[in-house]
Amino acid sequence: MERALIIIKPDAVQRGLIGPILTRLEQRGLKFVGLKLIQVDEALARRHYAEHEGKAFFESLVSYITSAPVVVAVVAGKPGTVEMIRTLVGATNPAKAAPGTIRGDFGIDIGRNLIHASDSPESGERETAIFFKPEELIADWSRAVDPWVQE
Ligand code: D4T
Repeated sequence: MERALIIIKPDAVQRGLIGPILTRLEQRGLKFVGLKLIQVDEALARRHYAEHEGKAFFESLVSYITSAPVVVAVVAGKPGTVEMIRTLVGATNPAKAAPGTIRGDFGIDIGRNLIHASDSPESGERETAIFFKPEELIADWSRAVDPWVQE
C-alpha cells in the first residue's frame, strides 16, 4: 500500500476550488484515508519544505503556504498510486502543465500552483507523519464501490 499527502493550497481554498480538486481525485477512484482543514504555521511550513531551504523561492513559498487555511488529505492505494496522483496534478509550473491536469486546468503561475502531492512513496510516509496523527487516519475502511474501481 502507498500513501500520498495532498495539500490543497491557500490559493485553491480562497478560490473555492476545494470541491473541484477533491472531486478530481475522487472521480479517478482514489480513496481518502485522512482529510482536514488546517492553518499551517511557519514551523510546519519550514519542516514540510525543508528540502528547499536556502533556495531563492523558499521564503515566498513559506509565506504562501501559511497565508490562509489549507486542506490536507491522505490518499492510499496500491503500488503506483503516488505516481498516478503526480500525473493527475501536473507539472510544478501550471503554465507548463498539460490541460486535463489539476494545475493545467486551474492555474497559470508557479507561485500559485494550487496543490501539493507527495513525489514518492517515501515522501508520502514522511509527509503524512508531519501532518496527521495516527488516530486521525482511517486506514482500513472499505468502500462498497471498490470492486467496481479495481479488479
Ligand atoms: P509541491 O511540493 O508544492 O507539490 O510542488 P512540486 O513537488 O511539484 O515541486 P517542487 O517540490 O519542486 O517545488 C515546491 C514548490 O516550490 C514552488 N516553486 C518551485 C517556486 O515557487 N519556484 C520554483 O522555481 C520552483 C522549482 C512551487 C512548488
